Amino acid sequence: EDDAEGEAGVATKTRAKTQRPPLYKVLILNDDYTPMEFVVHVLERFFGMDHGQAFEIMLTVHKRGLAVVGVFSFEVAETKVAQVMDFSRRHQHPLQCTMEKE
Ligand code: NFA
Repeated sequence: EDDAEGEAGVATKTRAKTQRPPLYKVLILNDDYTPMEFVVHVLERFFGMDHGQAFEIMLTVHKRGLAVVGVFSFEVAETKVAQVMDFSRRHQHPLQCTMEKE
């Protein structure tokens, strides 16, 4: 913290801006082939949603094309994306998961 006296004797205070780490949105994208139940399972398994929440978000993706499924640090977001992409590939579904800086 730093005190100063302005031109007309007005006291001012400057404060170093608190640095926060950037956050990243993780998104799930719609496609025509991945079964709805598989997407619901992914949302429960990797994003800790209960069945009702997962079903609701899955339907949002289905209707609108994509949805944010969580906001995380870079490292956690990267891990979630890799886990979903790997799990989908292993089950031979084309489900896509990406991240973007908030
Ligand atoms: N659109 C897919 C279907 O009709 C379901 C889906 C939802 C896929 C959300 C990907 C993401 N089977």
